[in-house]
Amino acid sequence: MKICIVGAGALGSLFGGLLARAGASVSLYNPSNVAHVQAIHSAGLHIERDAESWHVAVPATATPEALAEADLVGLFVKAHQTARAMEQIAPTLSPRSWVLSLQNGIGMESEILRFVPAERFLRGVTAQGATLLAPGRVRWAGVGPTRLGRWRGPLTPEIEEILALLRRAQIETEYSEEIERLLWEKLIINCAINPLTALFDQPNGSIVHDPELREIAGTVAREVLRVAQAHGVKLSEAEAVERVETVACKTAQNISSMLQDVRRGRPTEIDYINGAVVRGGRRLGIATPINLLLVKLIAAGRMLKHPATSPLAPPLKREGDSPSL
Ligand code: KPL
Repeated sequence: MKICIVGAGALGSLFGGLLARAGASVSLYNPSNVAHVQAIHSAGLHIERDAESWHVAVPATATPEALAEADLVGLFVKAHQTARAMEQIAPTLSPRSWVLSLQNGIGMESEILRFVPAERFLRGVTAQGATLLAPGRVRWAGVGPTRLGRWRGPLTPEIEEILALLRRAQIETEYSEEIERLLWEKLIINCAINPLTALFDQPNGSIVHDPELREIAGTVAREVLRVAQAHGVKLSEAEAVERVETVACKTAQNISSMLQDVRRGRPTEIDYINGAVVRGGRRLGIATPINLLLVKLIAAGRMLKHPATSPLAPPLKREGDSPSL
């Protein structure tokens, strides 16, 4: 099976590297980090975990024309880069290709489904953690389950083969019939941790160590839960808050992906995280004022820091005006 990892940053490179280490035919694609691609091209990919390290020879490219047809595309780009990435890799897709998205957030699926039939689309969440240490060097920062399911249709032998491949690569993987529920459960965590750590420039642990942030995170989690319940989530309020706090404790030293984006002056995934909750709440008639406020605060922060260089940041609009919400 030929695998193409699209968006080979930290997590994508980790997945691609582990699959290649297990003998799979993998190529990495990252058009926005040319230094990383060049380092892998000339000296291979280095994966480090605690005292262990592995060196994996794996082809890497920054140009989509260099990609061959893939049986499985692993999509790891940021949520807002999905449409562009799918357009770029469209020529590598055949009617038999599978696309697996383990991206954060909710809402980019419609962009993927413009290019892939729902029957060939796998969506999932992962608790694996990875950090890009330097070009060509990735730290395997956390080990946890990956859960994925088919967007439409039952489990098939072909999907079993993909699951076996991931497991052979030491990526603990489970199949789920309830992928929408899993996406919303993960969304509760991202909605509570990502924007607060990004706004206050704090590591994830601040969500439990600072009493004010802890209270706000709890309020966010409870608000998201009301929308998530309509998508199959069965957690109680206390369980939802506990999940957020457990992840914040376990990843206390981590810099959330949203804070990393803010620090680098890049657009964030806020529209696909808290923004997805605001959109979902509007559809269901559930008020989500705290999540809307977080979306606006992140957008305002970006506008204030990068007034001239942020064409992607939408101007602040009155509620109801924004097409993205
Ligand atoms: O998924 C994450 C992220 O940073 O996007 C968490 C779970 C918050 C870990 O940092």
